[in-house]
Amino acid sequence: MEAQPRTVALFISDLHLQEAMPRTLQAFLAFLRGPARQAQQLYVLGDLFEYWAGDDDMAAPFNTRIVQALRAVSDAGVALYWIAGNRDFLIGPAFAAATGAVLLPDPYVADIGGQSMILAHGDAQCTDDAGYMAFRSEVRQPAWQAAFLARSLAERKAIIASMRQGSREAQRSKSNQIMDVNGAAITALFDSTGAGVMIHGHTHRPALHVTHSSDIERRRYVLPDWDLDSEAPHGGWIVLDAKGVLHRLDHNAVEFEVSTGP
Ligand SMILES: [Mn+2]
Repeated sequence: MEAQPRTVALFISDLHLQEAMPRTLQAFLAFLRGPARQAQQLYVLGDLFEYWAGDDDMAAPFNTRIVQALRAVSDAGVALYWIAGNRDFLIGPAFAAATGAVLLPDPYVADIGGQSMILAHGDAQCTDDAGYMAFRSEVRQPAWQAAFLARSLAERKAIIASMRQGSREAQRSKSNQIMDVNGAAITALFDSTGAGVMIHGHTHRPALHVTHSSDIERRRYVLPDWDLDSEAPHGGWIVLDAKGVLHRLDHNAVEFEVSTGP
């Protein structure tokens, strides 16, 4: 009997794991026990956590559980890669050591199974949102992060809670277009890397966008967010199979096709 070819890579993002969403956590843990073990590589492309106050918060039971589940996956021989999201960009070397994850820069051009792919969270390409881009460049500076992490954990959590409230209010007044990626920023990324595929999350607008530059096809896959606690449960991931084909699966591992457009 021929051995089943192993899945080359899996891509997920935007689970926004938090205590208030227990079904989403259960679905993610089931994913780590099941499909993730069948893959050679697992890429987490940002916002796995709803927020991350610093690696010293790994001691919280909720976080410990997730860290241990990720560790079990890397101990099973799956190479685990991580790109920070706008919610969990304070993940650092202690988290990487505890989980076995390799922290990657954003964007990152990966050569996976002979294909060149741009991997990103997606927030850095939302260049129409000037307010967010200014905030992002501030909080991604090592000096800002060092000063923030020097505060007590309780103080950091209080600041994050008020930031999340502010972000919810700001989102209500921003148009849909401002909160999506900018087409020129995406084109520039394809142009500068020469990659034919991009995978990102952040926008919570799962889709496959196909464009052309000269005769070359460019495919941009947008990952879904996960929410198994809402009235419209959703989630999912992308698979790169042994033949080099990308598939989109929902949280029940059922293949799905959603809006495909330019
Ligand atoms: Mn995000």
